[in-house]
Amino acid sequence: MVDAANFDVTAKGGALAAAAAGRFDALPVYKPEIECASREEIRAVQLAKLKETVAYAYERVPYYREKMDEMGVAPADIQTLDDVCRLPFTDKAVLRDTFPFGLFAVPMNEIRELHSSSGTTGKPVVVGYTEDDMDMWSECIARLVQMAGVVPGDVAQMAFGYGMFTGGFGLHYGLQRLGCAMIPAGSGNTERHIQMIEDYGTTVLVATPSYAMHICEVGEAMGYDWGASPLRVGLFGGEPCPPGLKAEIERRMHIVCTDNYGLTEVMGPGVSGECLAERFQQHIAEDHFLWEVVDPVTGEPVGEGEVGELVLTPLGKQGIPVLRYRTHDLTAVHTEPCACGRTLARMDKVRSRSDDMLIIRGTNVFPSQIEDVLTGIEEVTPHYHIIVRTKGGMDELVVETELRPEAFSDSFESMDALRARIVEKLKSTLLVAPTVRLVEPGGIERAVGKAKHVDDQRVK
Ligand code: DLL
Repeated sequence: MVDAANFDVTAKGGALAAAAAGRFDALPVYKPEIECASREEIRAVQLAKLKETVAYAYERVPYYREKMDEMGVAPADIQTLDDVCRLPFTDKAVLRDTFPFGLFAVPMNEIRELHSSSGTTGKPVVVGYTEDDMDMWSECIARLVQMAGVVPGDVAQMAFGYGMFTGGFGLHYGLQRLGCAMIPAGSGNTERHIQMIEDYGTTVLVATPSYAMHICEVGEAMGYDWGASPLRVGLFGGEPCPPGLKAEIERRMHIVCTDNYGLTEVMGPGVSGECLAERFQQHIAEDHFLWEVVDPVTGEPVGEGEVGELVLTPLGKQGIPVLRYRTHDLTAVHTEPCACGRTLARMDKVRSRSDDMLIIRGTNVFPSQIEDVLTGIEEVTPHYHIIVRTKGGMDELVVETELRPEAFSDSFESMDALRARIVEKLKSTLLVAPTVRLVEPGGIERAVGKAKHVDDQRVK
């Protein structure tokens, strides 16, 4: 039980109770001198590091030297943070074209670890970390896990895959840095995960939200009592975490969860993470990442608080000093103070990417819009699948949505009425009439890593 007077954050529900009561003093901050610094101090740190980073990239990476020479900009031209706009953008294509080590700024004997993105759509992107990069990475993770109420002495179980994916090792090192005991279970083997939570007294679970939902369901099917489990915190990331899904996991597993963002090209997890005050925004590690938000089409900056594409420049990274990386992730950034006491800017949860928009019969549809409509329908679970195909020369949008056991019925009429209601709701939001298929409970395949919700079968 939560002690209302002392807000023991190590008690189940303790961290959330402290946050709900505005007692953020009960929640530790890993590096207050930067996480709670004034905006002026943060910007001064950023400017000093930006100047160094640009000079370093210019000196050591021929690609950037040539690009900057072509654009007529020299490192000495970077005098203010706004001057970042004078630098070239970097896209995934640049990293692929220079595969494997073309953007590396140090020789291999200074690299301590390589990671890569999956490369399902072409050559993988390979990134390398020096010892200092590894140190900075684990510090960024230590900060964001503390934001979720994790404390030294916690027992953390890893359900991200290890290997080339940055999620597994990234969180592993950062949790150890904070002083947690790591259980390197990896992804898959779900029943064993639940057994280990019970046997080893796991207090923190690290997973994609899709896999956490699956672990929850498997535990329930095994008769495991999540309310009595030692598990207290869920650290999620690697894929969009819709608010409805997070709330459902928190309710059913009796844990507090945070959503954490990052990407391989600039480091991996640790770019930003949710605190317990703003449950839908993530604090950016601004002393290590300079952010911009730009119009995805023109590349021009949008106003503060407006939605656009996030562009990131890692500051002081030695292995690969990437400049102005186009993430394709859509978000808005806010700089007003946060109730948790941190002054680091907050980005809205990423729900869509500029490149995941589907154009269906001329209408733009984001998968996140479909997700939001389904979340508002109590008869269905968070599991869904979108198929886009060509039928009779026209685009067809098929939405498969999984029924909750209590909503499942043998009556054709009631199932058909529910289906028609879902079609109507989707149509009024998307302005495109979808075909809806109701799937029996458990009928949609579960992911052990990042869930793939969309299958676009149209011939390009
Ligand atoms: O997914 C890094 C990571 C691992 C972050 C574990 C957090 C936890 P990539 O495999 O390179 O890196 O994929 C990066 O995944 O550009 C986003 O589109 C998406 N993404 C990652 N985290 C989130 C999140 C890791 N919390 C790409 N919310 C990014 C929404 C996310 N999208």
